[in-house]
Amino acid sequence: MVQPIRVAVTGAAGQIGYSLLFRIASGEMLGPNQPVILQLLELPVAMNALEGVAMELTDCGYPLLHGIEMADSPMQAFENADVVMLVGSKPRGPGMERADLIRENGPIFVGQGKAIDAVASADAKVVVVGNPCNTNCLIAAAQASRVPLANFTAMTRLDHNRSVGQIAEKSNSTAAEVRNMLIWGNHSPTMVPDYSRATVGGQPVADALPSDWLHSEFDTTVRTRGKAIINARGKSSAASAANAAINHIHDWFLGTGSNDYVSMAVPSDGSYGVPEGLIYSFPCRITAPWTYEIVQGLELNDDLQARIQRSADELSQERETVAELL
Ligand code: NAX
Repeated sequence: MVQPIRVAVTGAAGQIGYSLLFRIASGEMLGPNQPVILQLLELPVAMNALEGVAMELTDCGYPLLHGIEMADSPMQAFENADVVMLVGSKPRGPGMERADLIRENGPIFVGQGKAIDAVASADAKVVVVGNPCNTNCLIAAAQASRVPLANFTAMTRLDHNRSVGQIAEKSNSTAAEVRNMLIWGNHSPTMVPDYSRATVGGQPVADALPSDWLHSEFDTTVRTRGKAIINARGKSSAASAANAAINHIHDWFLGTGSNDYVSMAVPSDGSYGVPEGLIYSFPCRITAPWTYEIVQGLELNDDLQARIQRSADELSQERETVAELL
């Protein structure tokens, strides 16, 4: 009998939560033989809505779902959690600058980081989705002394998947034919979509697609896709964000498959000149469950190097903004 994995999810009654929980419970995230127990955290005001989501989960009759627990305090919700998915945070309001959002949401991640360190499994794996996800992750990780720093990650997989989708569409291929795309940096407009080693149908993307499109439209579309979706839908990306969170944890547990690496924001060890400790999106290779290595030695042209540095500078500034929370 395989022991259930305890998965804690915050903001569980929100938009992303509603697309995420059912897929975790069905086995899409941790595989078809892995039972799960969901530990769901919400604000007190949203507990009624969360009850409704839990009823629907029960009504699905998922064979792998071995329990649903609900709480309005992280100390309860994270108890013995093996995987912690930090989705809930305040959305950016009208007229709010990025720095305001960072200051607003920072304290949430202080409390949640402390709770992870106090009550989660000593080897809990954490992914931060709530924005600004890289710096929220930095804050949560700074509270932890028992759980290893390397276990704290943030999600740039949505940006990665968006770039795969754009290349597949433009080349009349399927997403499965696109390999080795990469996102460097912050989950913000300074992110760097890097197609320099990517292939489509075995051919370098740089040969398969027009360079003016790659340089301008592709790059801008990927970096501003979140805004375009809000403009079209009137709400931010939810199903695709949940899908990316599923992919992030799936690959961390079950491996990078046919890609040489995937994009994950992880604590920098100084690779590629990125200051140590920043939560930065790197090429990550996973060859054993719940491990990753930052792929070394990728050659970068001057333009990529400059942009990678710019995104690191932005994250250094964000680190200064939240210095008192670290
Ligand atoms: P919603 O506003 O629909 O849901 C958020 C939920 O979190 C709400 O139910 C709220 O009650 C809850 N919540 C707020 N503070 C909480 C706290 N301290 N503890 C527990 N629960 C709390 O937002 P949704 O569309 O689900 O998005 C969630 C987060 O994902 C936002 O911060 C959003 O910016 C971020 N995103 C990140 C993406 C990424 O690629 N990293 C892309 C999608 C998304 O924009």
